[in-house]
Amino acid sequence: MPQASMNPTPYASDTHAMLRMSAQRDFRWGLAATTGAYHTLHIDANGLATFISPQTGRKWWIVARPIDNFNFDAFEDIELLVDPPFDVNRPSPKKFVLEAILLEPGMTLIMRPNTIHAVYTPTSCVTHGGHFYSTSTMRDTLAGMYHTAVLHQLITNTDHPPAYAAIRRLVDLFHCGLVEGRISNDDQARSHIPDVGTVEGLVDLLSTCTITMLLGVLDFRVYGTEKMPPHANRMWELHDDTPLPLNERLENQYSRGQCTEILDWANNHFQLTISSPNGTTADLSIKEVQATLFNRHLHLLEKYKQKADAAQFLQTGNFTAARIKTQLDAIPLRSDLKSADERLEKRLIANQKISVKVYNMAAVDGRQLQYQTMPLPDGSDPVEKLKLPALPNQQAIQALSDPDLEKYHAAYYSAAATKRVRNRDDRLRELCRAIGAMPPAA
Ligand SMILES: O=C(O)CCC(=O)C(=O)O
Repeated sequence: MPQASMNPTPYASDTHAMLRMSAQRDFRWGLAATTGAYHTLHIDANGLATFISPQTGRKWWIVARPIDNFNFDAFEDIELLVDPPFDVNRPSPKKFVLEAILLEPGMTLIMRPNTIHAVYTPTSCVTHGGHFYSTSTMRDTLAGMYHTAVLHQLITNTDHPPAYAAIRRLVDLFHCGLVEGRISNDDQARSHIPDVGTVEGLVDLLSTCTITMLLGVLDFRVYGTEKMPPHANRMWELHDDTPLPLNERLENQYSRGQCTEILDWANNHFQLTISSPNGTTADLSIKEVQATLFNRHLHLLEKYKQKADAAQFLQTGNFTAARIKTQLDAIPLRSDLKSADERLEKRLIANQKISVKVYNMAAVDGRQLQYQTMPLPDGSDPVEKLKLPALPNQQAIQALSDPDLEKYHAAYYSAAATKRVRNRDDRLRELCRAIGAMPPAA
């Protein structure tokens, strides 16, 4: 049965709150442009698809399509925009064909994500439009996110942070439909859940999961701005204290967990058989496919950034190769871990470490509120396992004997790392970094 609409009414205050306070403005907008307005070539941010519908006036919408007809794989290439460096006014004819469409009232253009386009307004024009994600183009979304993360202001316009919440909601929908089995076949939402029995559906699912795993890396807010005060930069480097709000970090974690369950579900229900031209076949589990794909993506992102730096693209904000690496290394779900149990175990330890760190950071010097004990990499307690003194506050850290400091350092890092760091102050500083304690004054 069709449901009643969610339109605002004079009675339902929560509908107003939902519409007004949600990210609606990022996803549905009106745009007024005067005659002669011109937007140079760009990709819409956050891997979003776009629709646009003139209400009055006209717009020339100029899109670049791959030279190889409609082979959109070319738009995923990490060399596409860096070799040669993309010129927003004159794209290389070796890579792109430009086509223009004149949009008039009564028409709606729907544009897939990761489409390079420019817009010229020949007569003053008011348009309604919006952005959205579509399950069937999540692969383009992933590629668009890569381009806009690495090249940022050079290739995109407005960043829409609420887009990340939309990705998380999509994962929730997939989880509800696939793992929980709560979306029936006659529900309209069903067609937005990937059909994992087809290669296209599997690609949609794996792309969405890869995006979700990488949210903490691709979200530009994580890196802060050049205007961040020095102490904020120090906290970022020492404690992974990024400007991303804590609730969003936890939500990202939750979505990553949902992705793990979805992939486990897919792994239990499907397998991929690959046939070679000589007639031999090989069976691959969904987990193997995902592990290979994910590792490749981790590598690709680093490589893309290195290429952009080598091509001397202007570096924006704190989005440096070193910080991307830090973020990539912090992904608790590295797919090179062998079993689901091992992954889960690692993730639990990683989560526990994050919460101890956040707690200790809030405890400042541990005088009002004592530090909690940071577990060792295998999850055990250093006080029990290694008979080391507890470290409830700064005073206890400073009072550590040299041998105990050495043991602590080696336990959180490695014996080899401890050998390299000989100076007591450096060891203390790294110990503070490991447990989330306030770093000693430089
Ligand atoms: O209408 C315009 O001038 C530009 C709109 C645009 O490029 C976009 O929405 O991505």
